[in-house]
Amino acid sequence: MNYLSVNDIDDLGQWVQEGREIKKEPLKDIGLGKNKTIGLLFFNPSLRTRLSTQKAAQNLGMNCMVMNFNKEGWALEYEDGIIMDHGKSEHIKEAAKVISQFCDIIAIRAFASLEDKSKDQEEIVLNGFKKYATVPVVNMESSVGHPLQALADAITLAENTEKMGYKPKVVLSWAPHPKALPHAVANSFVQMMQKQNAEFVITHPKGYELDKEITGDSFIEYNQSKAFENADFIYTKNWSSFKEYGKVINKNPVWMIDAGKMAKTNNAKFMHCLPVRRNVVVHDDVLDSPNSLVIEQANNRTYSAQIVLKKILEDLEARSK
Ligand code: AN0
Ligand code: CP
Repeated sequence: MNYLSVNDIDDLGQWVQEGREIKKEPLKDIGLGKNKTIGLLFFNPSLRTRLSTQKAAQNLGMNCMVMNFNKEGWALEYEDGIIMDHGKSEHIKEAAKVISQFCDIIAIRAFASLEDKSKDQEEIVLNGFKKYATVPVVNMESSVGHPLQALADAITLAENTEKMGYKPKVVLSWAPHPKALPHAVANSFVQMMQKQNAEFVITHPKGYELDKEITGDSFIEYNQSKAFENADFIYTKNWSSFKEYGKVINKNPVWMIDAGKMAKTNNAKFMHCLPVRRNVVVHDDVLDSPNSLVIEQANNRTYSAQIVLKKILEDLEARSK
């Protein structure tokens, strides 16, 4: 069993329920991961994913190894049949098989390059590990998706809609950012929302359409003010253009989330995966307001990771019998 995308969730409602039960009693399954090791491989920086996945593993009694490939690991080659006389020191074929001997689960963070669209779409790092590792693989944000974030966001939404007597309106709003950022968080949020019983609206400037294969029939409203009307949740994220791949084609500060915009909503809660740039993506007034859910979203990362690791460990246990 792997956890590579939101599509690997067979029953979102049931997984969210399980996450909320784990949150009440995080150490309940401390025996499940005894003498099992998870390897967390980072090709990019992280705060939340690194610590929450480690915390989840500890709550399950697992051992945890963390390796940063960026500066400390050998540069890996992914292409088949290549003559390795250039910069790369080791092929994914050996690396993945060797790591599989030390670890019972491998988790990988490998962002989009935002340079080569087709290579990013192919998910060469994640799929390289999937192909050559002999143990389950977990996605800690790949080129295309961040399914642990989306699962945590589903838990946060469930916690905050419980007392609502109606179908909530959830808006995914693009916001400006000085750097070109990946599409992964937005993609997985869209895929997760497509499994929810909610009114879902995406708003962004023209030219920022996400991959149509992912957005499908999800509704796009190019007028941000209109999108915000009656919203119960504003989920904000910047991403670079998908069409003009990896380009920043709009930095218009008018798209930043501020108190004036939030006032047009149905007293909406504010959500962001973090890290967030204050007063560029969102104004201090919103981030510091009681309606901001960002800290609880980060807290729920532990429980989303713990659901996934628990399911994988249970699957491994069932297979070993
Ligand atoms: C990353 C992104 O946008 O994908 C990680 C978010 C969880 N963010 C930045 O690089 C700032
Ligand atoms: N939200 C999230 O994945 O944060 P990190 O990049 O700090 O792990």
